Amino acid sequence: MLDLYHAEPAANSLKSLIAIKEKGVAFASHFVNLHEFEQHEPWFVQINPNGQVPALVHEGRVLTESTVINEYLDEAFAGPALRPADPYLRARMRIWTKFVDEYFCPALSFIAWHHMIHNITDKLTPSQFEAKIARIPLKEQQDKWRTAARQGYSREQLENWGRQVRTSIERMERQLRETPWLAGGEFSLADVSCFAMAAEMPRMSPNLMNATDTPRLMKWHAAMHERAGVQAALAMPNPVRATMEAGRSGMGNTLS
Ligand SMILES: N[C@@H](CCC(=O)N[C@@H](CS)C(=O)NCC(=O)O)C(=O)O
Repeated sequence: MLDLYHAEPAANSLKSLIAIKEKGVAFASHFVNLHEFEQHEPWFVQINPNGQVPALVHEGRVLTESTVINEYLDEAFAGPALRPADPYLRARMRIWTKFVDEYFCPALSFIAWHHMIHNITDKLTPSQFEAKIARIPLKEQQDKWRTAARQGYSREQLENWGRQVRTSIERMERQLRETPWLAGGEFSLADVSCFAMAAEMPRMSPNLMNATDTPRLMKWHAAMHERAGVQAALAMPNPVRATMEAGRSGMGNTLS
């Protein structure tokens, strides 16, 4: 038995959905609605004490952290290899997945929260909002929710995260001048991690990712879209699409 708890096919949830679909492993999908704060409900916090998705449960044993989940899926199940066999290239792959977790994803995430949170929280009264915040297990996440919902982030902060996203895009484009995939000659979890963050970029921020400035990245993006596993992951149900779209236009402005 394999269970994946995930949100809509975006960011860290998309990262593990692509890996599991690329691997071709059968699993039970459990949608956790972040827009309804389901990730902080006691039943889910029992699975992941951090109150975040994705979480994988394999034969009753829980794993969290999308990058770790993806390596585990590749290691524990048969199917196409998602990591280079060569130790050097495998290490290069991990430099990319670490970079996404420590730099690219956090920058993008703060910008997304800033622009999307009101679509989620404005329906709540102040006391309902505080009750939701009180259930968040991580103090850092409590602060992130509260600041984004109340005063929003400062222009300097948003500009800095925007710069980090641009730096991430440029770094990927540079690598793709050298190799067709991010960790070398083969598709790997490096591509999965980066794509999970950049999937919407050409549409959301065409001035950041386009055929003139980032031609290799656009070619790579198209090649990712051709993969059956990526298509299957992106086709997973998305009941919060309308709210996401409403926030994405604001994100596009910050990333312009
Ligand atoms: N380092 C974790 C981060 C997980 C994470 O930030 N998940 C987000 C969705 S992309 C989440 O659950 N956010 C809701 C919340 O923190 O309340 C991972 O890679 O799995």
